Amino acid sequence: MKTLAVVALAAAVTTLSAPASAQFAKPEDAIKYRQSALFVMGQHFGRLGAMANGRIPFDAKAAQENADIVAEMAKLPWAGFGAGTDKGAPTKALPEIWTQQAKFKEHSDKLEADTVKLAAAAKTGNLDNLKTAFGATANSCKACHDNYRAK
Ligand code: ASC
Repeated sequence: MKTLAVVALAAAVTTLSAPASAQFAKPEDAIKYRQSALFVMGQHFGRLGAMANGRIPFDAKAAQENADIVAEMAKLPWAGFGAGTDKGAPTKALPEIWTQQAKFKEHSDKLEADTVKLAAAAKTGNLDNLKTAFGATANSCKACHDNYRAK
């Protein structure tokens, strides 16, 4: 019974944390997919940045909604960086993504973890918490871009 519960929990956790697996007919589709996911994430992250930086008024409910979307979107782009997707459509992705896969994954894992914290921070309804978590997440965006995205 205990074993069954553990297996059921593991299955539930896997379902909750892993995105639905994406499948691409051609490299161009994978490239468009990852760019689209990153673009949508950036749009919602930008709204949080505007609040964190005081460019728009803090709206706790909007912050929570945007942060939840960022955390969901942060799971998606990585499936679009599979083997053979270094070319096939215009891309700023650098070859090091495929020659340093473990390091690239450290970056994507860090971003996912940061966005989970960002969503938790937004749920507190406290602007200072949002600012702190926003800053940490922005640093993760930047670190990966500095290493793996062409200027
Ligand atoms: C954003 C966005 C990024 C990051 C990055 C953080 O809002 O679209 O790519 O923040 O600029 O340094």
